[in-house]
Amino acid sequence: MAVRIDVITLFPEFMHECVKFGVVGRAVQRGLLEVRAWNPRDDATDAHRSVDDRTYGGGPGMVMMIEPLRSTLRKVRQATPEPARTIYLSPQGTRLTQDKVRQLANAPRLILLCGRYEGVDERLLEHEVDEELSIGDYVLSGGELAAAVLVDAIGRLQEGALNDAQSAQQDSFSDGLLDCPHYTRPEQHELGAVPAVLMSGDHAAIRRWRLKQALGRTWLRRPELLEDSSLDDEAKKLLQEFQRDFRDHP
Ligand code: 4G1
Repeated sequence: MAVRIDVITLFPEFMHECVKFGVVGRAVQRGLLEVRAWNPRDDATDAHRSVDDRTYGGGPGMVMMIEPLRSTLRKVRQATPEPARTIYLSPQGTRLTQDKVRQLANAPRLILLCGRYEGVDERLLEHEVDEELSIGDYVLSGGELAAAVLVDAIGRLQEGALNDAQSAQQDSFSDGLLDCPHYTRPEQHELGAVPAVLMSGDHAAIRRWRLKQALGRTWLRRPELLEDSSLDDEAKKLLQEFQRDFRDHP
């Protein structure tokens, strides 16, 4: 099912640019993903078309004002009949995960609100926003890149946006684990040879090798990911093999 995403941003062209390329660009072309961007400056009412003002309590920095955003939200919500979940991209939000992406990808419609300056007047967030999501713990100059991350992650999941090989890979063990290493031509290179098993044509052995590498790399680099994944017997055995190989040849 297709998804429509309305993004409220002071830089609408940025969002339009972000969905022009690759898998997501194709999802848009095929009508599986529709992205609209709305500029709250168009709904500002004063002569200067102000969207931000000084922060109460003093100090540096500006805050996005309630009224232009509320007018934009009203306009966006009126643009289609179906109800939309409104998400504020914010460093105060819960961390975006692939589980969350999968959940949101099933909604028919989303509204994403991007902050600039010091962010948005808290009263608008309390009354008009359903959920706050963060893409990570670092400082950005605006929520647009975070919105673009979410749009990309949702867009690539829209049916038909991936080719067969890509969707097959999605359902395989790779779920919840880091990826295995990948190789392409040439087989022999000054920088090394491709692991022999990948050249063997033994598809079962290749699948096991890839799963073992994915498990091993997850254990080495992101062990916390293994804590919330329940490994089946085969995966447990392959991880133990990897750990033994690693201890013998560190
Ligand atoms: C305090 C990072 C402020 C940033 C603490 C991830 C960051 C939106 C995100 C900031 C933003 C930390 C995000 C900060 C984001 C208002 C305008 C908020 C931009 C803004 C760790 C600036 N995921 N940041 N404040 O970056 O929007 O979604």
